[in-house]
Amino acid sequence: MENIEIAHVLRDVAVLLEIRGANPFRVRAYENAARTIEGHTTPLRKMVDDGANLTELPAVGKDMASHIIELVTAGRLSLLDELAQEIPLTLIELTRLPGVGAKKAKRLWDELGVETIDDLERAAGQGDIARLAGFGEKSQQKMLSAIAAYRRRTGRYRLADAEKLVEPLVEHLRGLAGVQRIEVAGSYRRRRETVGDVDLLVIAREAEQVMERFTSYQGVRHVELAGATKATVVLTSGLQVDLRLLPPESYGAALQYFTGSKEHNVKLRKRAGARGLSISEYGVVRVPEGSDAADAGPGELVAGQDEADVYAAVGLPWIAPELREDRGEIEAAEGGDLPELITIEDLRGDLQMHSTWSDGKHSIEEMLDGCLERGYEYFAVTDHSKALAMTGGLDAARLREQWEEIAEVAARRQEIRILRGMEVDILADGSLDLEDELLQQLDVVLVSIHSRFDLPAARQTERILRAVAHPAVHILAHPTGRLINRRDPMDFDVEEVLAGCAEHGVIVELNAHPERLDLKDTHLMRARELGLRVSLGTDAHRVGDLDLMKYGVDQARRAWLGTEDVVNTYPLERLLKVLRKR
Ligand code: DGT
Ligand code: CA
Ligand code: CA
Ligand code: ZN
Repeated sequence: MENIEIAHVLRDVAVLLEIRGANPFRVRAYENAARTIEGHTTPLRKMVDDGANLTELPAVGKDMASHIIELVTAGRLSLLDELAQEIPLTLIELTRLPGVGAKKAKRLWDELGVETIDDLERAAGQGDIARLAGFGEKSQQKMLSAIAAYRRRTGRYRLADAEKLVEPLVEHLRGLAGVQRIEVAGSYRRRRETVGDVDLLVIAREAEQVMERFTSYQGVRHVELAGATKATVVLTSGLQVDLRLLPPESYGAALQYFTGSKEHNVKLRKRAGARGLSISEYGVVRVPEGSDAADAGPGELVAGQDEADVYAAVGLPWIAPELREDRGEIEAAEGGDLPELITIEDLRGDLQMHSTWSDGKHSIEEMLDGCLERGYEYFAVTDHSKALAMTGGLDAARLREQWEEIAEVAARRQEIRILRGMEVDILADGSLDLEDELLQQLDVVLVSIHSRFDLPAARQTERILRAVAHPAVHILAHPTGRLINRRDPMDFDVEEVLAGCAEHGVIVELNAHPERLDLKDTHLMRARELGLRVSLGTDAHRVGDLDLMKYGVDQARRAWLGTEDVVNTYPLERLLKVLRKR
């Protein structure tokens, strides 16, 4: 069991305990342990194997440690089984709907017999929710739209979560001597923000052994299909993985085909057709004169072993997987206009992070060490402002104190430049949560929304436009406020806001946190068209989070961004010039 799956089980326990009316401290203990485990970089199963003392992990006590050991060794948790005797497990899913907590779920179950999302939808459809004391017509409507939104996004895994499940599986397969090549294709290779299922491609000498090793992997919940060259399994978490065994001579063609996207492939096939060629997962074939392209069996094989040859066969250069969405990449490839995409090595700094001054776990100097380790020339400390009281957001007096610490650290540590920044809250009316006099003294001002996500679209748009019009503002941070699979983006006019940023020379953020990835790829493409610049920030709350930058880079590449588009690829002097120009 991987850490993220262990965390899932503990979160489920927390929800069930809360529904049962357990002591809130006990509920919190499970939630906190889940958070720790999810963020822990060594697999707990390894620690258990090594006999490590799990109680040394933060938020993990003796009971929790024995739960973890049980989960890792037995693959299940008796406490969860016990709770499931009393409470339907389907209620857990109900609490994933925004606006439905454990208490509401319990009432819906007690009073209406609602156990599943389908039950809830039926009850709401019949007007039963509106009749419940304390619910009303409005919350019934909200529930219906929450269900619709939930349905749209379930079944997909955030890329970073899928990665945590897939990487150990790939390692497991690599451990087999006969495996010559193994790669993940599909949306995973295109670095889409979420993946539906995982498509593994393998070249190996001993087919049977590979299939056996794949289907007997410890993380497999059940085997859906086990053929000679294709198998499908479902992991404990519910993630489906397809594996295909391929002969070396068609590996490139299969990689191209199974990387997709479907839309990209359709266009590529059309192009092939126009040239008397046929592309399939087996290779590119010259269609004999007068025969039907759809049945190109006997034709001459033009390409297959290498992916680049597939593109070359239809007169195109190789196209980066992140671009393969039929968003103009084939046309650009044809005209020699493919963008030179940003890579992680291009970054010279990180422009959003928190320290112990607000809700971060590490001091400014610890973050500095982390940034140095990652080869950065500069980084911005961007703690929260006072409106976010729960994070310990800074008021004017504490911000000045922070500046003293920055000055003190900067004097001792001249190997990297600390930018004095802040993530300033945009208040409900669009004004900023910090005095102008202080705003002017910051090297970099990020503004963002953390409250009132539900304003009507027109007012939300106005609010953001007012904020970006403020002359001290440099960067609009996580502009839509979405949390992937958890919270929808705010409702506002993105086009108008981008235009506002362009007018005022405000940079838009690509928040690299894998739960945010905000702005998303298509919005960033539009931003680029409008001539906007982008800043990449991890929103790190601890040193390890600085590594999340790679997810931002993935998303930036999907948006066709190159180094000119991203300000934190600029050398320090150039970045400062850009920031001063406002
Ligand atoms: P996902 O799994 O929903 O995140 O998205 P993908 O893109 O990984 O889609 P998936 O797993 O259904 O299929 C993997 C790739 O296989 C897909 O990107 C393109 C290729 N493929 C699958 N079905 C078709 C098809 O009917 N036509 C074409 N041209 N390609 C297909
Ligand atoms: Ca897939
Ligand atoms: Ca698939
Ligand atoms: Zn924020």
